[in-house]
Amino acid sequence: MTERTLILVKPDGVKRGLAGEILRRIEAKGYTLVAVHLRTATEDVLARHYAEHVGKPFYEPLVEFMMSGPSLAVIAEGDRVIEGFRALAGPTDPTTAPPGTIRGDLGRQWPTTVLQNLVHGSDSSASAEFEIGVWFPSL
Ligand code: IDP
Ligand code: MG
Repeated sequence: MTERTLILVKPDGVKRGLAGEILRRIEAKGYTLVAVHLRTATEDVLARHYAEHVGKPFYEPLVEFMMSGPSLAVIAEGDRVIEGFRALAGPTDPTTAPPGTIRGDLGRQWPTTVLQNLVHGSDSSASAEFEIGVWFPSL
């Protein structure tokens, strides 16, 4: 089923010059880029985007990291792209993410644990719809 997902190249990925490599992998898989937008997240955007994590020990460091520079927000479209991009990204922790995945190939443990893991991808159709509205309010 054709669907859309919200992908972020997080500030570490943009700073390290990996936005192009990450977009390349999305396109090489056959997904279509529908919209891209470079922007530095505000606290309000992050409070909505990461609502499920408010109150967790890593929430404040996560917000600080996400406000440290621009992220590349991407809407990608394709057959089962929500699940497919999560597979391309790999598991949350770059140290144990398998080679072949974005986090496994390009992520690294240093300088922080887990936090700086290059990308975000929506995890369900409900979150994709919600997150697209958060990052692309005019669409
Ligand atoms: P996901 O990005 O793989 O879906 P989530 O559990 O939704 O992972 O966590 C959101 C983001 O919060 C992660 O991508 C990562 O940047 C950060 N994060 C998650 N767990 C930890 C942790 O234990 N320590 C530090 N940062 C974390
Ligand atoms: Mg998540």
